[in-house]
Amino acid sequence: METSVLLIEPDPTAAQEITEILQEGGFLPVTRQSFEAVHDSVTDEMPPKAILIGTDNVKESVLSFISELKADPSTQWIPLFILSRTNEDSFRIDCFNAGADEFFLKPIHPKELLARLRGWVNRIGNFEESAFRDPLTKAYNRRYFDLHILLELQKAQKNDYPISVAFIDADKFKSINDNYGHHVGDLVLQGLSKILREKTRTSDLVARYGGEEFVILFPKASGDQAANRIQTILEYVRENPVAEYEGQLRHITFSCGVAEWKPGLSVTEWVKLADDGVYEAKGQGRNRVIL
Ligand code: GH3
Ligand code: MG
Ligand code: MG
Ligand code: MG
Repeated sequence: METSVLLIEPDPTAAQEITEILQEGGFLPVTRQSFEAVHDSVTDEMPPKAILIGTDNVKESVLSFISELKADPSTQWIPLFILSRTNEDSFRIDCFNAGADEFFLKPIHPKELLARLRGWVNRIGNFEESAFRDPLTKAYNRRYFDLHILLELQKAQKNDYPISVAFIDADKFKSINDNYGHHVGDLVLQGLSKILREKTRTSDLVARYGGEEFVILFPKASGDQAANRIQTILEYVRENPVAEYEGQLRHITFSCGVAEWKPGLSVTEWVKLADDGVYEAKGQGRNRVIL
């Protein structure tokens, strides 16, 4: 998949030139002429891997835009490049103080721009991988989930669409460890995680909440819709082995609670409703989804 980068460049000639450099370097540039309407494309489901800001004048608006991006938890990790015609020490320093990561003087040296861009994108990618992914299951971790559930809820409120969360707990998982060893338990968790990620949409967020517990965030889904989608996954999991070890297939089931966010609920209260559903599902005999 191509790496998308956002280019904000008011000068059309410069925009064309930099776009070509980026494309030749294997990037997918998205170009905007001004800061307006940029915010949504930055906090989208697929935020750009870097932001390049072309500026010919010393402008307060550039500095405040940098500060804004660097203050927002959903955008602060995105590498920020300033491409400027102004070789003024004070402007350059102000940009770095505001949070810029690189400052290039125009005309840009194409190879240097691409080399630095690749370096940043790789480093941030590796950093995000280790900070936000669970190494065993490759699902997002609790930290990422806690951050994003808040951001996704804010987006849902702002755009007035429903959002639901599912809490999943593997059934009798301890007995898998006890009967076949922790290694097989690990394989089962990996297999379950893979199925959850493959059977959900890219806009859904699958995270490992703790030991044998996963959470899934379903933006744009009512409780009913989310419960139906989990039910389909549960049916798949019932019928298909989640792991194989030394020729032996391992099956599992899970219990799940689903809750749609309702006005007045805090994130903690909302997640707790889904967690309560798990307890209810366990009480009713496991292997089911409770809305
Ligand atoms: P229930 O149906 O009531 O949820 O029963 P359970 O056995 O799944 O629940 P319990 O909480 O008793 O046991 C969870 C087990 O998950 C205990 C713990 O050792 C195991 N576990 C947690 N994390 C890991 C892990 O990373 N790998 C392995 N192999 N086991 C883990
Ligand atoms: Mg548990
Ligand atoms: Mg338990
Ligand atoms: Mg369990």
